[in-house]
Amino acid sequence: MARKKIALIGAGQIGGTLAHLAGLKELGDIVLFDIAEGTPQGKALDLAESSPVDGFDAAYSGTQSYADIAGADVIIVTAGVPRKPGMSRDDLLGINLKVMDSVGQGIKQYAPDAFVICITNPLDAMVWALQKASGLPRNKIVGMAGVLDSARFRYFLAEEFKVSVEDVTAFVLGGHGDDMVPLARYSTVAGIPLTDLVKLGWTSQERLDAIIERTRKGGGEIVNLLKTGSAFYAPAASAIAMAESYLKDKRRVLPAAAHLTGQYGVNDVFVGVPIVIGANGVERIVEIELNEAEKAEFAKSVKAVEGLIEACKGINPAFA
Ligand code: A3D
Repeated sequence: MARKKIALIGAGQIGGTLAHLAGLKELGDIVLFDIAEGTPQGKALDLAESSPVDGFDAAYSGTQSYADIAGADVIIVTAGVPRKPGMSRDDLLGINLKVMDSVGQGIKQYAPDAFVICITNPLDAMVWALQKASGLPRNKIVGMAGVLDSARFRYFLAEEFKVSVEDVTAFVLGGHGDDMVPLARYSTVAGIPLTDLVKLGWTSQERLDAIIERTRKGGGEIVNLLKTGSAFYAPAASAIAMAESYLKDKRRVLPAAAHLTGQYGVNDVFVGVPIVIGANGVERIVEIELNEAEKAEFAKSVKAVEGLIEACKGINPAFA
């Protein structure tokens, strides 16, 4: 059986880490695409040279040509720029919207059958734009944010309870940003909801609230420490978990920005919800009961995403 093909659009901090993890897990052969000449070629060669040491087989290549992504099974998109001091959100939106336009055209022409995972920020609006530009079926394109946000939540909870991260599950809904909705009553330690653990005295409501707040601001915490960029190890690990679920038809239940067509009362918006990822891409969108407070928080988060989508339409009417 021929190896799967994984194309990484953007070979920066996350792109390089994705390429490393995909190789170590032997998910397939890897093509790194970037407009920065030499960067994808250099990273591809460096990674290939690590393969004899770590004992994995994967062919690596770097390119500036979309023709080289032809036939890719999975594409992970990190192309774009992060926000720099003095830049407004609209500036960032305008630049990355253009990037999504060109990436979308490349995918449309050369790899229309791929399962595409977008990571570029502002996430929920960029995956929406990438779908429009690529014309991909809605079940074949998702945004990565929820796996990362819930991984942060799980890590902080495991630290708080002094238990293995493996036994902590966490549930995060909504857009990627400060308005995301971490749901305590659907998050558990070995099946015991956090709300029960507070009653059992494992932690206090105040400490749990602080952990939820830290989760919401998790991206900013890393930016403040790094100063020159944003998180890349955990974002890459999260997208690889999604890619693996698709490539191996694992049908994992993962939170991701998926295209909603009426679920949760939301239409034509990509926003974070639990989904099943299998060989057919998004195989199911899981709709859970929300209480009034959770509904209000989710609605606020969706409104923020809708605002960004409207801004995209304003910048480039072709997306309207
Ligand atoms: P960075 O290291 O700057 O890499 C981005 C790469 O994109 C660079 O190598 C650029 O040369 C390349 N690039 C720019 N324009 C194009 C283009 N038109 N075509 C192809 N390549 C291009 O950034 P990074 O890897 O740290 O982050 C990438 C993106 O992910 C940013 O938008 C971040 O904001 C975003 N991000 C999202 C999350 C989520 O959870 C959603 C987390 C962390 C970062």
